Amino acid sequence: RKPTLAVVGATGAVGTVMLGILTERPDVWGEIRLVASARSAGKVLRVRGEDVVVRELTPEVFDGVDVAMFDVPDEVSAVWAPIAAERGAVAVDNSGAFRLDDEVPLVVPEVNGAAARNRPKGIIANPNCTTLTMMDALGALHEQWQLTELVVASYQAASGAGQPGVDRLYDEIAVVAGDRTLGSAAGDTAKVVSEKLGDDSPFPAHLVLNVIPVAGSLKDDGWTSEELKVRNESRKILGIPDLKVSATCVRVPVQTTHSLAVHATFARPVSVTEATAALEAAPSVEVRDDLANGVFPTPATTVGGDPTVVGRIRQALDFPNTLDLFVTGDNLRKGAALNTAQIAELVAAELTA
Ligand code: 2RA
Repeated sequence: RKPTLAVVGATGAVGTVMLGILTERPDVWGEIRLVASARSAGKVLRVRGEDVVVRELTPEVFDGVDVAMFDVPDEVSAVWAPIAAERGAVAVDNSGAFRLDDEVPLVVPEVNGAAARNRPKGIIANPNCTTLTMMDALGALHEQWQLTELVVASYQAASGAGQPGVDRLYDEIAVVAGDRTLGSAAGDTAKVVSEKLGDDSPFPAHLVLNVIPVAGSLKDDGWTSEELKVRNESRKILGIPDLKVSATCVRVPVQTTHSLAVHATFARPVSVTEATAALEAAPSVEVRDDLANGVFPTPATTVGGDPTVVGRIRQALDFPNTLDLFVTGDNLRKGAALNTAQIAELVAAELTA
């Protein structure tokens, strides 16, 4: 019997990409049950070429389910992933609710896939999209040269804040389009955006014609939740509890695909040629790095694809054993839905072995 899958949060930004991914990937699933809040129940969505009616999130919806994916806010996962697990499903959760729980593995299949088997709570966590953007590339480098320090600046897309983030970015673009004076005086764009759209935005400043050095919520000592996730999740996934990490997370006016400028220090000397070969050999990584011929990764060329794309690989001039590189990854695919689907497939393979 092929396992039964439930997709909880099927109507959200990640859920929508998930349905496309489940349609494209090798079909390991028997029934696919789509689940959402009462508000979305009854909608009809397409997956694997078939219409499926969305069911309401209730305890009973998990009866007979082998694997339940969750793409919902932290507080919803915190309540419902354990209910799914109690009813016998393995929950694969893409929220932040369980990622740092010692009894919940945090999994990137290319890096620590074996960890998915040890799940005392019946829950496996999927990392945050910002961390995920660089994990398979850094995992490949760490395996050979042992990562010791990581300094990161992110350039995060609007869709990291879900469909409301994407809608806000396009609404802002629409209200500033045509006025070529905007951006030349402090506050001019903010004024137009606020007058025409109001200030109810998923972002703490206008995103159009701007970059915002804040992603996530404010935590202790001036750090944001995103910056702490990069630190804590990288340590857990790579299995380096004392990894030195410092991150600055920035929102940029890109629809989808996060980018990261990475400054990575290793225990052993590593050359650009060796690092490039290791990245090229990593199955989920693609190297695009030929600056003289205009070849480098951008969100616009990475979006919609599965690989993590790496370029601008340089030996840091003043830091021994250190590489600088630029990494891009589709935050809704490998950053969220694809990695969740891969984890679910590992569990499916285990259940049918
Ligand atoms: C963001 N990383 O980009 C978050 C989404 N999980 O906002």
